[in-house]
Amino acid sequence: MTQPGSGVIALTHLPSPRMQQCELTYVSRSPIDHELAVEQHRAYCGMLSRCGAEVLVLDANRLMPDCCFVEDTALVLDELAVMMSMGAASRRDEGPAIEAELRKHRKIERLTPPALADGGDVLRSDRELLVGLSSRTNAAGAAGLAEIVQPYGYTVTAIPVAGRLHLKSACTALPDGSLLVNPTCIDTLKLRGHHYIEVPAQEADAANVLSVGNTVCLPTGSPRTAELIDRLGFAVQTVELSEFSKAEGGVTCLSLILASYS
Ligand code: CIR
Repeated sequence: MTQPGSGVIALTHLPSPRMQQCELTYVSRSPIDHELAVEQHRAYCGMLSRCGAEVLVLDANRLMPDCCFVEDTALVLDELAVMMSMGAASRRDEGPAIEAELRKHRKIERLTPPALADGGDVLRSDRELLVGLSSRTNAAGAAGLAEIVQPYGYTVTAIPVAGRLHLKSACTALPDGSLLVNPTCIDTLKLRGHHYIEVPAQEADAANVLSVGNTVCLPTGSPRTAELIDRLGFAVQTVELSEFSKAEGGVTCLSLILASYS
């Protein structure tokens, strides 16, 4: 686990009372219990604290249905934060409040339409950014991002995503940099040069995990994946996220992780 005081900050946002009106793409609408969502969010923040992160909880965008999914608003790298140009127009007003917070920690750059990209589509792997081309992120978004990050020594690899909202719905990184993948959504040939592990077919959505330090966080309900990660030697933390999955969100999308950087 990352030790307390390790300098890792997790930026989060409380779920909106209007969460029921969230954007949905591949998931059918079903009733969301806001009180339960708030409770699950508290447990999520507790999990991040146990991983050693300092957890910041914002409540600035509470009337915006998708405000808890802060991951999509920005890409945070060691040297800078890029404010995204989100694919869903209904979500673009979420940015300013998040930017105000990020500005305290990072230099800010910005992506603007017609370049579109959601943070959930960007997976950092060392100095390479894997960028999902999805219903939210277009080729201009990937190219715009490449232009912004190239001076900092990052490259961009675009990867088409099918059947899930974002790249990170189907591919995330374990603490050692290897990738956990749902191979039904992305062409694994695009992952050339990366070591990757496929999630058990019955637990396709467990490819969305959040690594904080040496701990891997994932939602409850994917015991095979939890066991697989445990066997690889990583600490595992689980949390119930039923209300967020009804809003098409997972464990990564509820936070922006700012690693310590000096
Ligand atoms: C949306 O459709 O934008 C939200 N309802 C869910 C966003 C989830 N974000 C993520 O996985 N990075």
